[in-house]
Amino acid sequence: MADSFSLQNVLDNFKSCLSDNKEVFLKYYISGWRELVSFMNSLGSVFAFISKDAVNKIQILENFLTGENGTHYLTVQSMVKYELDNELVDLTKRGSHPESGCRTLLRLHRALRWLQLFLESLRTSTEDSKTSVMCSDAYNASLAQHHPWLIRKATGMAFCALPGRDTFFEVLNAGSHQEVVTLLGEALPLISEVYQITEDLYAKNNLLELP
Ligand code: 1PX
Repeated sequence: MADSFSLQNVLDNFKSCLSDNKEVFLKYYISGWRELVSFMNSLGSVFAFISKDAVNKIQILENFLTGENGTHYLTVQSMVKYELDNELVDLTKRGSHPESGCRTLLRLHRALRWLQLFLESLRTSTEDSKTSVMCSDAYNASLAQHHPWLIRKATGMAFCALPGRDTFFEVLNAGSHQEVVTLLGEALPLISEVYQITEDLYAKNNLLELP
């Protein structure tokens, strides 16, 4: 992980995520998220409850990857196969595998959809667009459907603490507004591809509603 956040680092990680045959490397998926979380931390302590949950999930996946069965966790594809073949996933209700790699990654996968929507609206935003509105629109169209009322409320309040569009562009640390927009244009197809590959894999294996 780099010392300070830059959008370029996020882009680089999602670029490295895809293997030649379009498998998703867990290592870079995790690093991409770590970058994003460190960015979110820099925005202030109102985001701490979100970052705590994200870090917790990143750590669960990292522990699998560095653990004794780590070779099965090289890619999302190999993880899904390994956990399903060995009955390591609670499929319908929480039981003996409450923290499987599959269900943990699904939470981040849903958050990646939020990120995709948010970055796309940031990319196409105009001077009077509000980051808090873009953020909550993206949230309502994605993650919110999976969150109970209390989390939705707390999240909505955190969004109000987001810096305005100009400051936001600055903290992305990727040059001028125009340069940020260009970089977002490069990053989004990569993020979308990683999202879509994971989505298709989960759909094919009936894993999209894991408890
Ligand atoms: C380049 C600009 C980037 C901005 C980066 C922001 C990074 C955001 C990272 C958010 C990761 C959130 C993971 C949430 C996973 C989740 O849905 N967890 C819930 C379910 O887990 P469970 O184990 O119980 O089934 C959990 O209940 C969540 C609790 C915390 C609230 C999560 C709210 C997520 C909002 C996402 C938007 C973040 C806005 C950041 C503003 C920049």
